[in-house]
Amino acid sequence: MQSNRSMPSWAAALIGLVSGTVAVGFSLLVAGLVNPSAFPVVAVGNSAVDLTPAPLKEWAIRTFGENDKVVLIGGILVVMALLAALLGVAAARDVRYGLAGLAAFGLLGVAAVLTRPGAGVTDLLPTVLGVGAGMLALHRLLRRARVSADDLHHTLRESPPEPRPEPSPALRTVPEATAPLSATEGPLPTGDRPGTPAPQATGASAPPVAGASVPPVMRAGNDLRAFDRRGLLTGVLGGVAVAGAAGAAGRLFSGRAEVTAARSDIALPKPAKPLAPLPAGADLRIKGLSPFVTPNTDFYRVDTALVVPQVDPRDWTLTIHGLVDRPVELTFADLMKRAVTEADVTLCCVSNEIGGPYIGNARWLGVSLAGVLRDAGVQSGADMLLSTSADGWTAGTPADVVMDGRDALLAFAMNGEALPVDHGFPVRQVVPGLYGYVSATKWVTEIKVTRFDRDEGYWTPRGWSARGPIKTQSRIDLPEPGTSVPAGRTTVAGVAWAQHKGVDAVEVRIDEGPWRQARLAEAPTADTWRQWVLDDWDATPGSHTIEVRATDATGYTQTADRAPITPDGATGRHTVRVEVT
Ligand SMILES: Nc1nc2c(c(=O)[nH]1)N[C@H]1C(S)=C(S)[C@@H](COP(=O)(O)O)O[C@H]1N2
Ligand SMILES: [Mo]
Repeated sequence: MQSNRSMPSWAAALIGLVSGTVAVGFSLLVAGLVNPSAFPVVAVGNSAVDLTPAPLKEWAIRTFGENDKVVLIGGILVVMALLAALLGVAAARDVRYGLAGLAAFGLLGVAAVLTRPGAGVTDLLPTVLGVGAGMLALHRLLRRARVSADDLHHTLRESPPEPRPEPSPALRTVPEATAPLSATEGPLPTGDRPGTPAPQATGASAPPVAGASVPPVMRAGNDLRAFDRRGLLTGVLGGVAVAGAAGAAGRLFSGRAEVTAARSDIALPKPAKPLAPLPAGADLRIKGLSPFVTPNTDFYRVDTALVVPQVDPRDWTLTIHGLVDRPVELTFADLMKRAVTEADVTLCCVSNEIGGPYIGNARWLGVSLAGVLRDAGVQSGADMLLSTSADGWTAGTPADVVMDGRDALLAFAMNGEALPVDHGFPVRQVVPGLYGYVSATKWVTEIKVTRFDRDEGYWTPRGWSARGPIKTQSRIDLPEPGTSVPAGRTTVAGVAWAQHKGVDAVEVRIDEGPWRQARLAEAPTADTWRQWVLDDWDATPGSHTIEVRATDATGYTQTADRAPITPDGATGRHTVRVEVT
């Protein structure tokens, strides 16, 4: 091993510190993937707590109160930082001292992790891989910070100097290490409409690696020390970036794992008045027709979240404030103690084009939003509820609609299971009759009782109407648009909706012929969509158009006039062209 006395000790200490940071960052990343409680720093902290004599523990709790854990982990990190710096200084003398020091850290971590209850072999991975990454970083950083004796002589003899060797892998791995953070699933929103998956975000191309063609720095007046300050600094920056990205990704993954675990632990309360099972006649069970209940996994998803908020129900609160007599703060436990309502409600997106897919029906379980608001005491003059989600998105909902007796819910379950994270876990709003962008706030944490002339929801300044009642609509599911159909008796079927009014009739016509009444499936309430079917269309060979229109319980028949989705929802009739052969 090359000894190098000319590296200043601040540089050696810095190398130790950065190598330690890389080790911690990687162990956080691996812990996020395998098991968040196998993160060795926390495991060491837990062991320290266990080994601490009771009087000292009591003193710590008295002195630091709820912050005692933070103080403990902070203390451990400070001690680790000091040791890592010392280790760097030792490693500058002989890299083996440094590697041995890191290995000793690793042994401590392994011991702490293995003595946790229920520890398994995979729980060793965060420590082992973290220490491995730290060793690699230490080795590379020391090499970067030095100009070998050969290089030195070369540089002195030859001009211009040779290009520097390849940048360290630490630097080159930066874009890769960042990649998992930008990977997203599910439909992404476009910038300017409350629906429609956006084109897949493409990651920015990797920046050119700094210093790739920089000659060794031998500054004038320098005493030709075999210490490459620039190599050190670029290496350190690279190491910190890699550690930061790994740590951030680890936090993200472990947040996910914890929320997933908390979600599966939730025991759903029973509704005060359970709904009757769905009437058998609600679902015609026709192949290719949208089922009456949309399974959670098939339920459309629309939101502005690039990374879905991970909200732990144990940390969740809902604050109700603004124009109220008594501001309210509810925890998840408070919510679960209230009377629980069950309701079938069809959710729909204002960005749903005629015939589009952004609509789904579910059986929701939740607490009456009106009841919670009555506890807070809505003041006269208030006409809007501005709800905010954990990620800052907002919706402005008309207060009178929520208070008029319909099943407006703070919902925590969907089709018999806790809300899926994508659909707003732990709590979201569901308001029958309103498009999602003005009512269906997912991951809701705050409701400000206010006025339409003072506040606006997220989409309003972006060109969408402040109010968004759902328009009476219908869709043809069968025959599938653009398909070819064998001649003879053919089923035409679909769904129609007019939430909170109810669908009274659906009519179908072929090739602009007479309108014919479709048969309606049952609907348990006016808040859901309704399936419809026309069983006896005798399809003749050739090209045909099928049109549908719904009439709601107010007597209104949907218009044929086409309107775009902006500012408050599309109008027009769904029309499908089929080839009959
Ligand atoms: N936090 C948050 N909630 C949100 C949105 C959003 O972007 N962020 N989008 C709304 C819109 S436009 C619709 S249509 C519904 C969709 O709910 P879903 O994704 O559960 O189907 O959520 C609403 N709630
Ligand atoms: Mo929407």
